[in-house]
Formats: sequence, C-alpha cells, structure tokens
Amino acid sequence: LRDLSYNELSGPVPATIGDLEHLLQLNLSKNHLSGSVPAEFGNLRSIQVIDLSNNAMSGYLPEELGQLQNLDSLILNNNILVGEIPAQLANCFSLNILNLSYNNFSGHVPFAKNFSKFPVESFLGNPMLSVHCKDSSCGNSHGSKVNIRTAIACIISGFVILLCVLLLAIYKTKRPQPPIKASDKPVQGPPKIVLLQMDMAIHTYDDIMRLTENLSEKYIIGYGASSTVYKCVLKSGKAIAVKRLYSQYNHGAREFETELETVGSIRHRNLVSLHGFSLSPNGNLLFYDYMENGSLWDLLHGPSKKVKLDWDTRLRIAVGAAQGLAYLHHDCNPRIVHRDVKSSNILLDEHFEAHLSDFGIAKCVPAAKTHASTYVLGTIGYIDPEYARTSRLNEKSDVYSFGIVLLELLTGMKAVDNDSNLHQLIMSRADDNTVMEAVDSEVSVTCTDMGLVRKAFQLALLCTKRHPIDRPTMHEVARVLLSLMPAPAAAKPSSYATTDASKKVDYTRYLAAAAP
Ligand SMILES: *[C@@H]1O[C@H](CO)[C@@H](O)[C@H](O)[C@H]1NC(C)=O
Ligand SMILES: *[C@@H]1O[C@H](CO)[C@@H](O)[C@H](O)[C@H]1NC(C)=O
Ligand SMILES: *[C@@H]1O[C@H](CO)[C@@H](O)[C@H](O)[C@H]1NC(C)=O
Ligand SMILES: *[C@@H]1O[C@H](CO)[C@@H](O)[C@H](O)[C@H]1NC(C)=O
Ligand SMILES: *[C@@H]1O[C@H](CO)[C@@H](O)[C@H](O)[C@H]1NC(C)=O
Ligand SMILES: *[C@@H]1O[C@H](CO)[C@@H](O)[C@H](O)[C@H]1NC(C)=O
Ligand SMILES: CC(=O)N[C@H]1CO[C@H](CO)[C@@H](O)[C@@H]1O
Repeated sequence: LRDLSYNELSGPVPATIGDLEHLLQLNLSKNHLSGSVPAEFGNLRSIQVIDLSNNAMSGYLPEELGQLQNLDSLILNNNILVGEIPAQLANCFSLNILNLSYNNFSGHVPFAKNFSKFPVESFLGNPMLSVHCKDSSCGNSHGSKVNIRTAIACIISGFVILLCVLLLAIYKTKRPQPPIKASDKPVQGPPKIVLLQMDMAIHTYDDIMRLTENLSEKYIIGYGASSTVYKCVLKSGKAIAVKRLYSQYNHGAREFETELETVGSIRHRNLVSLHGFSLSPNGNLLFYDYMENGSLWDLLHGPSKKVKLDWDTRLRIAVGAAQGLAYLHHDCNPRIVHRDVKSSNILLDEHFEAHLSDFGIAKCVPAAKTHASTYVLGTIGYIDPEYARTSRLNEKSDVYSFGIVLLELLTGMKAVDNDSNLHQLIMSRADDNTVMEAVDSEVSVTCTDMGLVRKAFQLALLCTKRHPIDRPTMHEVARVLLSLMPAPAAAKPSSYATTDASKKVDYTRYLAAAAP
C-alpha cells in the first residue's frame, strides 16, 4: 500500500488506515477520493509521505496529524479542504514538504517558527486564507484577508526577520565572550550537531564536550571494533550514548551525512535510534539511545555475570532482535542488510527489551583488521560462509549470523572460543543427537518445556544452513520464535500483525526440515 496513485479509487478513505502503523508512504493522489481526512491518520506512526493531492477531499484537516513525528511530506493540494490549518502541524518536526495549495482553507497560516520554513507556494489558491504576521509593518494586522502580494511580502520579511533573530541568537549563544586567545588559523567555530530527533535539541557540540569532560575516559562504556562509546547525561537528565568512530569515512562527507540521515529516520522498538551526529575534526560522533542494561554479549559472557538469564528472558531477547532485523529487511525502503549481527550488537534497555544497534552505517566504517578476515565485513564466528566465499551480501547473511546468536543464547557459549567454533560444535552434536546436552544450565533449570528449546535449536540450524536459499527470512524467524513464547505474550499483537498479515508461514515445514 505504497502507491495507489492514478487509479480510479473513489469514496472516502477508510478510518482503518490508521491501523497500518508501519506504513512508510501513502500515495493516493489523482483518484476520486472524497470525504474528510480521517483523524486516524494520526496513528500512522511511521509514515513519511502522505500524498492525497488531486482528489475531492473535503472537510477539516484533523489536528491529529501533528502526532506524525516521521512525516516528511504532506501533499494535499487540489482538494476542497476547508477550515483552519491546524496549528498542531507545527509539531511534525520532520516535515519538509508541505503543499496545501488550491483548497478552500480559511483563517491564517499558523505562526510558529518551525512552520515558517514553508514557502508561499505551499499555500497558493486558498482565497480565504490569510497570512498571519506579527510584524506591524505588514499593514493588515487584524488577521483578515490579504491578497497574495501582501502575503508574499509578509512571508519574505518574516523570513528575513526570523533569520536575523536566529543569526543573532546563534551568534550570542556560540560566543558568550569575545575570544581571548588570538589564533593564527581562521576561527571556524565549534562543529555543528545535526539533529535527527528532538531529544537532543538545545544541545550544542560544546555542551556535549562539557557534559563528557571532552570525552574523558571515565565516561567510556564500551569499545567496538571501530569506535569508542561514551555515556553522556543530557541537561534533561536523559542519557545518550556517544559513539566516536576511530577512522574517517572513506568517501565523501556529504554521502556519509545522507546515510546517517537515512539511519536517523528509521525507528522501531527493537532498533537503537540514532538521534544525531557531528562530523568534527576530533572524530565523528554519533548520538544514540542509551541502553541501560548493556549488550547481550556482556550478559552472556562478560566478566561480571551477575545476572542470570532465564529461558523466558532469552526467548524475549531473541524475539525482539528478530523483529528489529525483520524490520530492516522487510519494512525499510531500500532494504537494509545489517552486515554485523552479533550478540555485542544486541543491546538491552531497562526492561530488558532487545534493541539491535549499528545498522545502516557498516559500509561506511572500515572493519578493524583484528576482527575481519579480509575485506569481508562482519565478525569471525558470525560470518555467513557463503558471503565470505562469494562476497555477495544479502539479507540471508544476517539470517545466518542471527542463527549463531540464537545458538549463543541457547548454550551460553561464545561464537568462537579459542579454536572451537560454536556452529561446528552444534553441527557435530546434531549428527550424534546430543544437541540438548549443550543447553546452558541456566536455560534447563528455568525452562519447563524442553521441547521449545529443541525447536529453537532447530530454528538456529535452519538459519545457519549452508545455502542461503534454504534459510528462512527474518519474518519467518520472528514468527517461529513468537510461537514459542508463552501464550499470553504470544497473543499480544505482534508488531508485524499489520504489515504482513497475508503471508502465512508453515512453521512445521520449517521445523521438520531442520530436524537433525
Ligand atoms: C504520487 O504519485 C503521483 C502520480 O503517480 C506522482 O506524480 C507523485 O510524485 C507521487 N507523490 C510522491 C510524494 O511520491
Ligand atoms: C513548533 O512550534 C510550536 C509553537 O512555537 C511549539 O509549540 C512546538 O513544540 C514546536 N514543535 C517542535 C517539534 O519544535
Ligand atoms: C469556500 O469556503 C467558503 C466558506 O468558508 C464558502 O463560502 C465557499 O463557497 C467555499 N468555496 C468552495 C469552492 O467550496
Ligand atoms: C503545490 O501544488 C501546486 C499545484 O500543483 C503547485 O503550483 C505548487 O508549486 C506546489 N507547491 C509546492 C511547495 O510544491
Ligand atoms: C575541554 O577542552 C577545552 C578546549 O580544548 C578546554 O578549555 C576545557 O578546559 C576542557 N575541559 C575539560 C574538563 O578538560
Ligand atoms: C580457552 O583457552 C583458555 C586459556 O588458553 C582456557 O583457560 C579456556 O578454558 C579455553 N576455553 C575453552 C572453551 O576451551
Ligand atoms: C542486570 C542489570 O544491569 N540490570 C539493570 C537493568 O536496568 C535496570 C534499570 O536501570 C536496573 O535496575 C537493573 O539493575
């Protein structure tokens, strides 16, 4: 349901459209749709593009649209919408393209700083609509009708004034005192932070440096193959993780930024969100959600194994990670291959909900030589042998790596330890039917139905099948894992129920095929 434009659709848009919470784009332009825009549009949490232009939509625009935090384009021109433009639209902070032209809107254009970026072309052809203007020099200050020329003049002067105010504000905040030390180099000012989500608003690069004492060692919470991660508690008290990349990206900064912006727009409950970034001369900084309970690797193999992970928790972690990965594979456009699925990239929040981290930018960050064999990206023990052999990467390579994580969860063993390889070990045990002896004791004492553990083993072996084509998709993996959950949890609406309801998976076929 992405592009239904240019059809002969007629009648009202059904309110049930609000159930499609994973929908990214909705293009219904150039149909014969009538009726009003349903308030349920406010439930389309993931939506980025709404195009209802060139229809016969009437009525008021629902203020619920203001809830759409991912909305980038709202295109409603050439309809017969009436009433005021809801001021709540100013809350759609991702909104870049707005077209309300050629309707019958009345009242005035909302005056909000974050709304004034839209050009007058966004509002053409609404004879009853006036442009609200705070500046008295705009003449008609009673909010009554103004003609389009005054409107343009107002908007332009509004823009100029706003720009001046902004520049002044920036100038003032960035330079509390005149610089004392005269430097030979031209003063460049601190690096800028590109914000992708609102949480970090009002923080400057200098703030981050101050809050982390210039990225002091005492704030380090982890090391990756290509980065160091710091914890930074923001002014609001909320913590974020600051990841500093060791190496400069290989290709253009602009390309890297575009890539990061894409990653920043991806949001799912089982993915670690990127809130912003700063490409500074002192290293590139990426700002992520902070995950209270660290990585799965630390929980399973870390020095302080203070937490005992019972079977239910492990299963929930597996389900969460599978759903996050399935989202990248099946609900993102273009689809995203993670390339480095492993237990240290599965992070746990304060409720022990799993969030997959480090997706989307793997190809920008050269793998550290200690971790990757050649230029094949990934981590030893998790790399799909087919990918290593052919260098041809697809989603099924992630499925393989996920299978290894599943084995890790079941056995509590590392993917590689000294010379022993977990996958080979389990394969050989599968041959002589002793797989169940490898189950982590923490699992066997907390699981009441070892049949479920056996099924999870079978699923892991399926995921790690030699031929990519024999491996299930992540959607299928997530469904099988969900089916292993205790009934009340499994009955909860899965986040996929809406996006992929039509596709049925025959689990038994898969499980039977995996039987050793
Ligand atoms: C929607 O579809 C129409 C016609 O196919 C196309 O011209 C328009 O660009 C599309 N809108 C968006 C936002 O992609
Ligand atoms: C946009 O501006 C309005 C009014 O100035 C404000 O209430 C709202 O919080 C702003 N939204 C964002 C996302 O900044
Ligand atoms: C536009 O709305 C006004 C009332 O606000 C109404 O009088 C007028 O007929 C409407 N025009 C169209 C084309 O619907
Ligand atoms: C909105 O649509 C109208 C009619 O197609 C067009 O003239 C105008 O340029 C568009 N505005 C923007 C901001 O794209
Ligand atoms: C951080 O660096 C700035 C400039 O390099 C310096 O003025 C400041 O004292 C440093 N702060 C700390 C806590 O080291
Ligand atoms: C790996 O080697 C270390 C020391 O060489 C040893 O202590 C440890 O038991 C070995 N682990 C396994 C799983 O063989
Ligand atoms: C094992 C562990 O670190 N658990 C913590 C997970 O996060 C919550 C919330 O911060 C803590 O209370 C737990 O101690």
